[in-house]
Parts: sequence; structure tokens; C-alpha cells
Amino acid sequence: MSKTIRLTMAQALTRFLSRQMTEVDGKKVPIFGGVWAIFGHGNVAGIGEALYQVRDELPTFRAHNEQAMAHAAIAYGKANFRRRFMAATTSIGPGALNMVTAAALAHVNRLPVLFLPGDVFANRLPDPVLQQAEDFSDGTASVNDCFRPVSRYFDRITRPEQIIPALNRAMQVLTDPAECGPVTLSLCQDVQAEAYDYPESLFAERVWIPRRLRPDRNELAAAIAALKGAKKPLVIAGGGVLYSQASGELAKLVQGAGIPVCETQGGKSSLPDDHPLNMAAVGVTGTSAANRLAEEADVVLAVGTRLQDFTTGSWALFKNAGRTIIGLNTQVFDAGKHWALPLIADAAEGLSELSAALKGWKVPAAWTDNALKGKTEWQAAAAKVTASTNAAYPSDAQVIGAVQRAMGSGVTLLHAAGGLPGELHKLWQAGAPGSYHAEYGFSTMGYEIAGGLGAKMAKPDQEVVVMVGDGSYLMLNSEIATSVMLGLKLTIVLLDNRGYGCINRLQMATGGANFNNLLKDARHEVMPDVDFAAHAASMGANAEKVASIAELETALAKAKKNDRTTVLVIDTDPLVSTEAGGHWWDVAVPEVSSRPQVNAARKKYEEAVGSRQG
Ligand SMILES: Cc1ncc(C[n+]2csc(CCOP(=O)(O)OP(=O)(O)O)c2C)c(N)n1
Ligand SMILES: [Mg+2]
Repeated sequence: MSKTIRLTMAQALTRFLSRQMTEVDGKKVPIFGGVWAIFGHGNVAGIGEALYQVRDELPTFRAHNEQAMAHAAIAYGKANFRRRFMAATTSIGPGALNMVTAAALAHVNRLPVLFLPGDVFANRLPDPVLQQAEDFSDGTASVNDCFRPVSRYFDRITRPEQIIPALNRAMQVLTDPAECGPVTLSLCQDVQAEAYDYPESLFAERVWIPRRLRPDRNELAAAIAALKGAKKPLVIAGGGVLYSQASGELAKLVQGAGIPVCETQGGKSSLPDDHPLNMAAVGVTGTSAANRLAEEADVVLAVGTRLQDFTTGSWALFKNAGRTIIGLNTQVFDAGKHWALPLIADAAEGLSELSAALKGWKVPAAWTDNALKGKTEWQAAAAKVTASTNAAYPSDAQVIGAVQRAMGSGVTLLHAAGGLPGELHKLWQAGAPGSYHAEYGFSTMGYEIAGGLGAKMAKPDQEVVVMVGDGSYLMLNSEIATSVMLGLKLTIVLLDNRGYGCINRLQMATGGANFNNLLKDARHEVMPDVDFAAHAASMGANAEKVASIAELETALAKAKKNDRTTVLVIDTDPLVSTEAGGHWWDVAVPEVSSRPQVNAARKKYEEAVGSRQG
């Protein structure tokens, strides 16, 4: 008989997690960077005790909000190119459900994270326990079932030995480039504390090396043939390029053949912004350089992208009716979207095989020259909108210019929701791969600050700059206190335009009246005047409200030298966004309305819908 060790399910779980390793730059490191935890009756006695036992090998971090700590965990996985990740544990009921939105965020963005919410008693004897929802017709239901549609793998652990196969499957999902996403192991409270004789072999150290699939011969041949026949090829670099760390292979392919590249939100920084063939952002928030090429392209090599509507301009961007899309992706689901020729492979492997096969092949010089010219024109347009100003209410673009001048391209720039993603996608000049960290798959307000914390944990030697709107800040800012507590410095630039600026602009663009977005247009007795600097200072951050772009640059230079989290607040104009570049986005406008503005917007909408290619 093989040797066993008697442990509680929770002890077995934490011991297992602490023994899982990976290799980063040839060095063996734990694959779990730690566990975020907020305890309650659903996990303090079981998981809490077990985490204490392994606190030296698997550190536990305390946060202020479950959604926020999950954001930090997810950002850690993203900033580590999915090579390392974290777990997050909560009590039952509200603590658990506070993580559901974050689970969806990880699901949409294909990011690894292990959720360990507490669950109700498997034995049901004390039912209903505090915070238990009672289903009148289903005895097996608990609120944690809400995790099912937003988890890549969900399991409820109702017996201690179930954790053995569940952990096996969890590690498969977390480390598989195609399946990668959130795993939820819902841990019944009584079972956490129950003992079992676990085989000792379960706790053997394992080293997980990321799988790199090589392409299928037939799919590769078809992709090569399509590319060789191309006159106007374009590469779309998505997040998969970064997760595969395929920037070198991408540069080699496009430099060899003279193919221009454009980047999705997730793929930005695949090539540095100043790479001559990088047309930068594509799609709804794209540059004129990239979008002009996308309209004409005859072969689109889409690498590691989900082709979401912001990338495809709601499928109205690619105007060349005869175009072919090649979907180079580890995931079959993505690779074949929109009848693309699938090329199932790791991005680095796929790109290097394409490079080898296309050696000596060049795209017509006119196409490459056209791209280079377009880039120069775009750079001039971008320089204009990001230039310094002494306007009382600068635009987001002008603030971005100031942050770029003060912080350079070497920092990690992080953002998620509001008007900033569109402006930053177009205008931020990213440096090294991963230096641009956008959560724009789920675009979750409140990701920013907590996400910054996770990114800083992943890259402690990097300056992490978070750009956030007043709306997102007010939704979820509590991890500023955690960043101070853990000595994890962030530089947070808060753009206060006194409301939901981008949705107000969208409302106007769809013919709506200014209503319920900017604070001034919302029902109020007292016009809010939030003192953000005082608020941030109360959590221990250095905080300052600056009165101009010049003051912002000075304050940023000071923040750079500080080792404590800094929050810099600047008033901005809610009505301005960058006109240059960009593309139509499908947002459904009412078919009938008593407002003539809506009817006019509907007319334009129908024209735009009509221009969409199949
Ligand atoms: C959790 C969540 N709720 C709602 C939205 C819809 N939404 C997107 S941007 C936005 C307003 C963001 O306001 P702010 O952070 O101030 O940025 P601004 O638009 O003013 O630039 C809203 C409500 C969202 N993305 N996430
Ligand atoms: Mg705002």
C-alpha cells in the first residue's frame, strides 16, 4: 500500500498548492504567488487554519473587498503572462458572490485564477446556516452555483477525497493555454475540516512547463498558401502573442516579409510602439494607420485574438469582400471564428513556422510603404492631441501625454474602463511586452486599482501606473489601503470629469438626452464634490490634486522617486475624446422614439449596419 497522510481536506488543498512549481527564466519558482483571503465562518476554521500551516511557502494576503482581491489575483496572472497565478478564498454567501464578477472577468479574458469560496454544509444538518440561500425545489443548489457559467472548471467538494481529482483537473485548466481561465472549487464548510488519509504522492513537487503546440501540417500549408497569395496582408496581434511571449517571432516574421502589424487592447505592446511596422491600435479605438490597412487587407493573420467587436469594428472594419482570415490560436473556438482558416498552435511556434516557410517572400513594396506613411501621419495626429496645454479642463489625451512624458515607456500602464481605454489604446506609446495592461475584455469598472496591486506583485521592480476615472475610483478603491499596508507602490492618476463621461458621450451619440451619467445630469439634492485627494490620503497614500498638466508632470516626477502609493487627481473635460482614428461600433439605437435626435441617430445607425460585411 502506498503511504498516506491524514489531513483535513483544507490542509491537503493548501499543501498541494504550495508544492506546484513552474520555471521562469530557467529558475524553478512556485506557480502560485500566494492566496488572497477574506475570512468568515465559511472558511476561517477550515481553509484559514490550513493556510496558516503553509504561510511560509504559500503566503496569504488580506484584502478589503473580495471582488478587488480577485482582481489583484487575476492581474497577477496576466502580468505574469499566465505563467504564474494566485488563489482567492472567501467565506460563503456575500463574500463568495462578491467574486462572481471577477470570475467573469477572468473567464472573458482567458486568465488563470483559482477561486476557493466557502460553501454551505454538505451534511446539511445545521441548515439553514447564516448566509445560506434556500431553494424550495433543489436541495443541491447554493449561491455558489452562480460561479458555474463564469468558471472554466467548477466543482463542489462534498467529500474530502473529491479534492484529489479536482486538483488534478484544476491544474490542467490553469496551465493549459487553450482552456485557461478561472477555476472554482467550492468548498463545503464541514468538508474543509474533515480528515482523510491522502496518498503522500499527491504532495510530490510538480513542475508545470507551459505547453507549446506546434501547427498541424495541413493547416500550416493552407495558411502559407494564403499568405503567399496575399498582396495586402495584415497581422492582428492579440493577447495570445503576449501570453506566448512571441514578440520576437512576430517581429521576425513581419520584418522578413514587410507585413504591417496592428494590435488589439489585449495585444498592445506585442511590438514596441516605435517599431516601424507597428500600426498600433486597431478597431473602434484604432489608429488611422491601422484601420486604413484593415479596410483594405486581403489576408488578415489574426494571432491570439478573440476578435471581439472593438477589434473588428463590429465586423464592419474589414471591407475587402474577398479577404481571408487566418486564425492562429491555441483555442479551436477562436481559431475558426468567422470562417477563418484555423491554424491551431502556440503563437510563437506558429509564427516561427510561418517565418521559415515564407523566407525570402516579400509583400508588394507599395503596401509596406503605404503602411509606413500611414504610421507617420498617425504619429503627427497623436502628437497634436497629447501636447501640453494650460486649459483648465484638459482632455484625457492631454493627461495621457503628460503621463507619458513624465513616466516614459518603461512603466507598466494599467487601465480598464471609462473613456481611458479608447484613448490609451490609440495614444499610449508602449514599450516592452506586457508594459500595457488593459482589462478590456470585460472592461470592469473597479479593476484598475486592485489590478495595479496584482501587477505590482508580479513585477515588484517595475513602476506600475494606474489611470482611472472618477467613476471607477468611486466604485472600488479600497485596495489603496492594501497597497500601502503591503508596501506595494502604485502611481494612480485619477481623471475627475465628474461623472460617467464616456457613457454620456455614447448617450449623446445615440441621440439620447444628457441623463443620469454626469453627476450634474443625475437626480440630486446636493451636487457632489468629492475630495478624492483627501479620500486617498485617508488610506495612507500620498495624494495631491493638481491644477494643470504642468503640475501633473511635476507631481509625477516626485511620485516616481517615492516608495509609497501616490494618488494624483486632475479635473478633466467630460465632453472631449480623440476624433482622429477610430471606427464605428454597433450600439443598438431605438427604432422609434419621440425624440428627433434619436430618430436621426437611428438613420445613421441603419446606414452603418448596412455596411457590415458578412
Ligand atoms: C462594473 C461596471 N459597471 C458599469 C460599466 C459601464 N460603464 C463603462 S464606462 C462607465 C463610466 C466610467 O466612468 P469613469 O470611470 O468616471 O470614466 P469616464 O467615462 O468618465 O472616462 C460605465 C458606467 C462597466 N464597464 N463596469
Ligand atoms: Mg468620469
